[in-house]
Amino acid sequence: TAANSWWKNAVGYQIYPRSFYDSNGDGIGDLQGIIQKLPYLKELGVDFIWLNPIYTSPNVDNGYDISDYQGIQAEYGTMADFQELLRSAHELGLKLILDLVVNHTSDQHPWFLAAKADKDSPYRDYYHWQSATEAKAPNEWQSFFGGSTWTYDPESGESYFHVFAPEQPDVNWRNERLRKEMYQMIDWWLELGIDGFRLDAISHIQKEPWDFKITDNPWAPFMNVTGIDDYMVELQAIFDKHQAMTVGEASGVSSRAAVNWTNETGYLDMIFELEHNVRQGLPGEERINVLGFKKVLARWQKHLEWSGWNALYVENHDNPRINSILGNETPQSAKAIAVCYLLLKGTPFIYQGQELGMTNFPFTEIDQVDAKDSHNQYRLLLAAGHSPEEALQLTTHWTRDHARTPMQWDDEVNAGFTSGTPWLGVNPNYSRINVAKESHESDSVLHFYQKLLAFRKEHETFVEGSFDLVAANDPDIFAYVRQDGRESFLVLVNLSDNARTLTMKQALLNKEYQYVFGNGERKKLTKKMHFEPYEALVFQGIG
Ligand code: TEU
Ligand code: CA
Repeated sequence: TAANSWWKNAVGYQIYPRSFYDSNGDGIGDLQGIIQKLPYLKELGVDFIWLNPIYTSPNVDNGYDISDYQGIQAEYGTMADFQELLRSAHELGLKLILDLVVNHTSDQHPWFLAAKADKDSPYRDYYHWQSATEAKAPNEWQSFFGGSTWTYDPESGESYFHVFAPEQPDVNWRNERLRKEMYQMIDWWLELGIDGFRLDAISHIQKEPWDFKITDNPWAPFMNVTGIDDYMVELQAIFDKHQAMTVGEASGVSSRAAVNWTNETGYLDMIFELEHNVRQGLPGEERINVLGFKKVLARWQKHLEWSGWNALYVENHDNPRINSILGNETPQSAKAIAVCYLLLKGTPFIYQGQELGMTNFPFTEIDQVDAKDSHNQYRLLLAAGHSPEEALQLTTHWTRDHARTPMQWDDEVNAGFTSGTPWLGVNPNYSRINVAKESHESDSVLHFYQKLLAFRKEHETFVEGSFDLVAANDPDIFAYVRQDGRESFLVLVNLSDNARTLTMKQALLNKEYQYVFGNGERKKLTKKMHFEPYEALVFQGIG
């Protein structure tokens, strides 16, 4: 982990390389494309970039099925391109972290091919094999992508284990040689000069004994299971050696447990929790539940307030666009959402296009969807008797592809993403929502993000200050105070598309709060505060 904690006042930007910018017209984003857009990121005001996987991969799960950890996916470029990207980023003062996917490999990785070909191969134990029959899996565990966690191999009469797709066999972390190889690979990348890693699905690397019985939580057999700490300690030693910055995708690590994962002696610098993604409503109209959302976030803020550290995000490549599920797809709601999470305590991440207010894709046919897990779900729904219309609606209301449509650069063909045919459809709203247009409009979502990031940087209080929720039970207004003894900020955000009123406590009114930031009219703090739909207000006071 990074000794000087530079990441505490840094802002990250997540790039989904396949959909960011295509430099050679094959319809697929690439490393040269990212290099061309680095000045854009610099201007936005971010400090580091996280790239989703760019390694050699059969692409069953868009790069999360790796067949060569030290190779670059040919459609993204070469190792020379990567080194150029790293150099160019560093020249601009931008740090670069990569995705580290060590819970599983591709089934085309040489280790797995060797393991599958020969029961006596030393690589066999790099994976999890159990005797089985075609009809009877070793246990009842279910995978994240649907279906059994086991796939039968008739040649050997055994099944192998995978928490994601069958093409993503989980590696066996109990095997010391496997661990050594992983550590060498990690070392190699850090030697190359990258600044750290986002650790994919890291809380799943340890599994319960195979006879573990599932009760209420189907994922319990592979969520932060006892014994994982031994591996995390070993990983930590490598990260420490290189002062690498680390953020773990660690679902199943509770907000209490996260303290020890992310404090001064913790394994990682911070983790992405997955709990705040609280969904509600009927399929097709499912939205984020505001009260649940803010309560989860507030709990994580409190538990990691003085020991440990939060990673903050509202979008990533696995979820729909936040401006569609928490906002009402207007610039105003995109700005309100930005204020509500970017001023929390922790290291914020922005997902590509979020800074434009990009929205969900209006799917009308299943062929517009690429994600394999969504196609799986669609097939299962049809088999269960749903009509094609229902199956499409149920599948697309939460598909990951909403977030994976190409970045919208301008109002030219394909939103300026590619001169060829984009690998995934461009959102038809690109003539309204794009970088070129928003760069020219002073009140755009893009400029708002720039101003907000600059505002955050001006005040140390947003980094080190305390966090306290205000009006905790209000169903629509996300309100909190950040303070550090010298200055104090009151953040008030109406996360609904209705006008709202909030009565302010006298203690807050005594603080001489003055308006400093917002997405609407400049206002005074008064006892009865009236809010426009998706209005965000920040006040500054003393102490
Ligand atoms: O996602 C993993 C992921 O979301 C699970 O680890 C999570 O714990 C589970 O769904 C809990 O609900 C990562 C990547 O972000 C995703 O794109 C990949 O498909 C996946 O890992 C497999 O590598
Ligand atoms: Ca390309």
